[in-house]
Parts: sequence; structure tokens; C-alpha cells
Amino acid sequence: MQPAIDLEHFKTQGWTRVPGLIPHDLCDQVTAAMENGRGVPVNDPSRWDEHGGYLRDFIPMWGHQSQWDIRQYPPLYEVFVALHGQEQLWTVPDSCRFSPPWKPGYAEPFPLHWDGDPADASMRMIQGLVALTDTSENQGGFRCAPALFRDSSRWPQQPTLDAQGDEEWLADPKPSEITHVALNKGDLLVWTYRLPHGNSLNLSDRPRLAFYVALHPSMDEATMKANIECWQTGQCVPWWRHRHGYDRVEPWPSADLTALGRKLLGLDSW
Ligand SMILES: O=C(O)CCC(=O)C(=O)O
Repeated sequence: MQPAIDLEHFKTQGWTRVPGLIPHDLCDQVTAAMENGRGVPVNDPSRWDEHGGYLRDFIPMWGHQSQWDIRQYPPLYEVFVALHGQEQLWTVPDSCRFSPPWKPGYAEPFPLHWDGDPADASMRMIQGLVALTDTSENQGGFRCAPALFRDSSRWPQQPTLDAQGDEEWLADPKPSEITHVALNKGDLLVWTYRLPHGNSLNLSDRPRLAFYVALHPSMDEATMKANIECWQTGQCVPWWRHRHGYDRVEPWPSADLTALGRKLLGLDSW
């Protein structure tokens, strides 16, 4: 059965939710890997402060079998085929997020941003995330500004530089233009590179758990090589190694890949 994708919503709002796409047991296996494999205190509020600092809510886990089981889950592939309009797709070893309820002293969420120049049509990028638990609108989840997605006159011409000297493409929407998206466990949320987006302040009493997953319509040789090395060696791709905990080798074996998974990684050609 084809997954139910609201393409009209995607076209007009820049994002859409595919309800219940990922079975709960696949979500639970990722959560269990975070908890048992990475010591994330999912059910221990006394240790949530460990994840309150800047970038500390990113969980250094990219090649676990449970993550690959979602990346190579055929209905997920079908969603991205429908969105991109092509069957040749490649994935990247994205990780997970565990954002505890915010309190003073914790890092702020990302500002609303584009991941690159929104006017650069060559990006053709569609990002995605899976809610690993039910996530209410005030629980630190996804927010975005569809009005700016639709109005290219409000796109920045140039990036600014952050404190580390990295380029950032920041959006400046009115508060009334910001949409906070609630998700149920197993929902896939997808958004286009033209939509300014970010996570949000977790004002609830429960942590937010998400897994980032996307399939892309093109992949340059160097990135594909790094992705394959990451799968083979358990070492993270070089561009994420500056994050806390990412500069180490994963303790579990390379994930088993299906025929689809091997193509998505670039091990086999399409
Ligand atoms: O976690 C989210 O909801 C948004 C993540 C984000 O801002 C990004 O992937 O650039």
C-alpha cells in the first residue's frame, strides 16, 4: 500500500507529516539503543542536565542497526520517491536527538534557519525526522515559518557568520508566522530546504526524542565514500566529529543492509 502523503500541503507549506509511517517497534528499538548503547537517561530525570548544554542534545549514534532499519524501511523509501519524483536515492548517517525539558542555563534551541542558500535550486534537499515518542507542540519539536518559504523576497542574499565562523542562513519571521508541529510516535515529518525551520524550546515535562532521516536525489562521490567508510568502520563522517562524543568509533558491528539499504548507501549502484 502506498503511504498517504499530502503533497499539496508539502507544496504550499513546505513541509508535511506522514502519520504513523514508522512502526512503533522500529521507533522503540532506536530509543532502546540510545538508552542502552549510549547511556541516554530517557527515563531518569536526575541525569537530564547532562543533555542541557549546547549541542549536547545530539546523541552520538549514527550507524546502529535500529537506525538502518528505518533508513531502509521500504515505505520510507516510497515517501521520498514520491517527493523527489525519482527512484535513485541515497542516504546519510544522521543521528538522533534527546532534548530534555528546558530550564535556565540550558542551551537555547536553534534559531529559525535555512540549511543553505534557499535560492540555490541545485540543493533539491528534503530533510526528514521521525518522532520516537508522541511530541506535543510545546515539547521542543519542529517549528517553521511557511510564509517565508512562499516569499522569496524575504530570503537572505548572503549568509551571516556565527561565533565559530560558520555560515548561517537565519530567518526573521513574525511570531504569528511560526508554526509548531505536534507529532505522534512513528510519524515522519519532511520539509524542503526552502522552509526556514528549527527545533523549539521544550516547555513540557517530558524529553523530546527524534531520529533524523532523509534520502537524497544525488550524492557526490566524496560524500558517498565518507558515508560508506562510516558504515564500514563505525567512525562518524568527518564533518560531524566536532560534536561532543562524535569523535569515536561505534561499539556495535556494521549494520546488516538489505538490497535497498546497500543502494541507499552507495555500496551497490542503482
Ligand atoms: O529538530 C528539529 O525539529 C529541527 C532540526 C533542525 O533544525 C535541522 O535539522 O536543521
